[in-house]
Amino acid sequence: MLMGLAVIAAITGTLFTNCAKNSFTAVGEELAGTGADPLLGYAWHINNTGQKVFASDAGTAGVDLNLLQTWTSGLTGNGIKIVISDDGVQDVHPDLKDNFLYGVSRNYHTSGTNNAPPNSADDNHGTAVAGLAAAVGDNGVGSKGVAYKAKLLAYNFLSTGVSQTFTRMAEQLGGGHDVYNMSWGNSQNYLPDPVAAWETALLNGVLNGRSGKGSIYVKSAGNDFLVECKGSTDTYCIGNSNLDPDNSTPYTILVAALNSTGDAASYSSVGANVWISSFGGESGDDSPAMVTTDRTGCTAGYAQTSISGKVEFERGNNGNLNCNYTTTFNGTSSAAPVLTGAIALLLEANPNLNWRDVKYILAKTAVQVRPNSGAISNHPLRNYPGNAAKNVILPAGAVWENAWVTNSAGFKFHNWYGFGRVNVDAAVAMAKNYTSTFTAGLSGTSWVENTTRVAIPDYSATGVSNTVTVTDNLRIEGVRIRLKVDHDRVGDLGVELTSPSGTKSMILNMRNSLLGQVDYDNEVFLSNAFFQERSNGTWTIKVIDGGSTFNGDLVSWGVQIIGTP
Ligand SMILES: [Ca+2]
Ligand SMILES: [Ca+2]
Ligand SMILES: [Ca+2]
Repeated sequence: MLMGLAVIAAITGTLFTNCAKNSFTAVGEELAGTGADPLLGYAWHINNTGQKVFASDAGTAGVDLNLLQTWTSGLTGNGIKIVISDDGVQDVHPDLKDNFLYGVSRNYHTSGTNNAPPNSADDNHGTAVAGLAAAVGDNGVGSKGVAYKAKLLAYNFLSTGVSQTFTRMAEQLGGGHDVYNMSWGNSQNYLPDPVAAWETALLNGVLNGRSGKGSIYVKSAGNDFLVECKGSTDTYCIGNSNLDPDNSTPYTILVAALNSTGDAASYSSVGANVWISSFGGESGDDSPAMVTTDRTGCTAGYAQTSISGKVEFERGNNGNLNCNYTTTFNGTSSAAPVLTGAIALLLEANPNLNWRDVKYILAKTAVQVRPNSGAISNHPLRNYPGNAAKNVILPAGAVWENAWVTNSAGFKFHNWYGFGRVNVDAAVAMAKNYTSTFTAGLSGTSWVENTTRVAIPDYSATGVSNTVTVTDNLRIEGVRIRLKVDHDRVGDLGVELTSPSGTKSMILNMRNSLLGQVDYDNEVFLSNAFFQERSNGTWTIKVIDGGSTFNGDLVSWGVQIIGTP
């Protein structure tokens, strides 16, 4: 149990923000009350006009949530309850207070029994997250959350001094609220043990939340595109959102981040378990970050008189008189609450949507990101910055990452973007005239395994292939793969799964962040690439050893299909 607690403690250190502090231009006095939100023009994720915000580079006009029609139609998130599971939210913030919901928020500093919202030096992250989802609109101050009349609940699960026990981690998924925003996770350069209580609580939430329609769990994919390699303090590796075992169920919607030009944000974790892309921005210095609420005053939060950096706005200049707002917040920590707000709008448009309907509509209406980007052959660290001795050279002919794939059910998927960029107006239009096809209970097959041990050829693009045959014919919602590998550096291994329909999904990229990891001991990973395909037939695994020093065997592997008959 002690080991378990240590693992969870790692979550605290990994709020998914890449904060860099920076500058702004005049935005006007802060006048509480009604009227236009003075910072809304900087919210490029709401309406991207190519504005620079306070960065040096412009964004790309049109790359945004596509939600203006939805707002014009009167949808605001009214009646929807959003849980901000984070380090706390400043409830009295002038651009949050009218949406804050007392009585059901949780202050874990007092064992969860005190509903007074947390408001301490630890609230920086959660306060910024909350504003992106549901900052108050048309009140004459600040910006506007995506769901600007939704209600906010704050749980300060990640506040310094709060113990992140497995019990609390699972417990906070309960309560039956509408959308839960989790801008946090484990570092993606080691393999913690999965938390059984977490999966149980998620399942309970999707079965019983929202009067049986299922609570919606939104979780950041992570900011570990580049991360310290396991077991190394001086070398960077490429992480993967599948290396966090809390992300291997279909019950969360895992969200990646885009920047204001519509590309994958530089930090955004990638993986076959990503569902969709939202907006997270970059540093706010060279390329725009996000405009959102900041703990009030110039001695608290991210925006403070004393901070350094290029962005004057962050020091209380250019109209940010009381340092109540920031324009340097970013990360998949931002992408998650932006999506959470979008989902609140969807649920308001059609309150009958169940959790699987929401996932389906998001996937069906998403906009393909960089549709012409091809497969990637060279490792991103082929030319390791400043140290040629660390260049990562893959075996000749190898593919490191697949291009967009169109599966046999017609869904387009990419490990970097999931099904693509969230498209609110299209999703709302679909939600309004929608008949659910997800009425049957979700079921899962038992594990179908191949236990024949096979050698993995060393440093060869050919690799080794192996198959299993699934007889159950389900309409797929998610596929889990389980690996047992005997190898002294499993981070060298690329793992690709091919469905009976021929759809390929790169489960693990070669030469990833598990540099110092020995063996896979039945670790489980998730792929969304096969969504809505049929499950019966032959599934093929291909394992390629992309490093030349260590050898090993695929001991056994299997798949589990989650879906409906
Ligand atoms: Ca406002
Ligand atoms: Ca501040
Ligand atoms: Ca090797």
